[in-house]
Amino acid sequence: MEFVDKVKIYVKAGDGGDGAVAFLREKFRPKGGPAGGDGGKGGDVIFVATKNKHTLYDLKFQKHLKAENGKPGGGKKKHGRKGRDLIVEVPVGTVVKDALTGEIIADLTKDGQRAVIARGGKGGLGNARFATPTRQAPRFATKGQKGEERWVILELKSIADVGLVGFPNAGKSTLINRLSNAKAEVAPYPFTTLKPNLGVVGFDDFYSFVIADIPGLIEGAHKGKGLGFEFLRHIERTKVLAFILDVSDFRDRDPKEAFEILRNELKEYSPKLLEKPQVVVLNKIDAQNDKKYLEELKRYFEEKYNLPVFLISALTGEGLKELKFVLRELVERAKK
Ligand SMILES: Nc1nc2c(ncn2[C@@H]2O[C@H](COP(=O)(O)OP(=O)(O)OP(=O)(O)O)[C@@H](O)[C@H]2O)c(=O)[nH]1
Ligand SMILES: [Mg+2]
Repeated sequence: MEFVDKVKIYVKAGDGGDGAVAFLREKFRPKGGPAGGDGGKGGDVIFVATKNKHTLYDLKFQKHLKAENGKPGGGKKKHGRKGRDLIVEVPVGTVVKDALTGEIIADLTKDGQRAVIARGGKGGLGNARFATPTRQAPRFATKGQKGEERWVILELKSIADVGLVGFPNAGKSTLINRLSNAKAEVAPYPFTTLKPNLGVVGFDDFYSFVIADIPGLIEGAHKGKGLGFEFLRHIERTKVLAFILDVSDFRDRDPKEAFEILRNELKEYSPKLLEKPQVVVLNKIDAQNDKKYLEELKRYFEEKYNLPVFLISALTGEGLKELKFVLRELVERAKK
């Protein structure tokens, strides 16, 4: 199914039913009292988060969502039926904003969590409600209220613990496939990954955390270059960032420079991203013959940025055990 992580839709709750004007007419009481019943409440539009959905794809084609109107009141004080609520399933991680004001209406982060996005109108009151000792036959009732309506923007922000950030071709997808149950596509050219991949990293003691692989970033991503920038929203909620840098003989840029560019792109997206705990992952060491260079590089990152640095090969698996455990430690600490 196509991956869609942003849609704009119109929601309209049901209108309340009108109150009724009616009088009792019984055989032996030709002038019975007022008996108009109340209208029913309009249905609400309710979003419910479900872990069984991973895209906003189907909402792309249902731009207008309407809940049922309440039914009008009837004679003999009969209440109108309530309009049915419209329940819309959205993926866990969906943020709902008012399209006009940008205000966040709901942030659905847990499976089963629900939020009323548009409230149904109240039913009108029937004339039976307006009878008083001095006004025994009121000939009026009130109308039902209109249901709320608004344009909303839905954004999917993945819920992962660790986010992989790197240039295209750095080996992010290879790494997520190694560490987790994800099945990301891997290929020897840039821009292979076109949508985020999520994977669960499991441990012997049944602990697990979720890791996200997003499309590669390039310099100028924040100005619209490449595809990675849009997808940074999927690492906004992660606890830990792992920067993946290619250090092989056939790398196409200097890893030091690559790291600076990546950090700058993240900062342009949101300075808050860089407040997260980070690790530097120097990948493809199997394809780097100069071991002294690797050690120097490791020390450079450790000293300049005061971050944990790992020398790994996502291809052969070298260094992954240690990386996995440190990521777990950082996630556990960040969750406390
Ligand atoms: N020699 C070697 N090659 C690797 C290693 N990790 C990844 N590669 C290769 O590098 C190429 C790119 O790997 P991907 O995992 O697709 O890279 P990516 O970062 O996901 O790239 P995009 O999806 O384009 O952003 C593939 O040919 C991989 O086989 C490694 O540790 N050693
Ligand atoms: Mg990839």
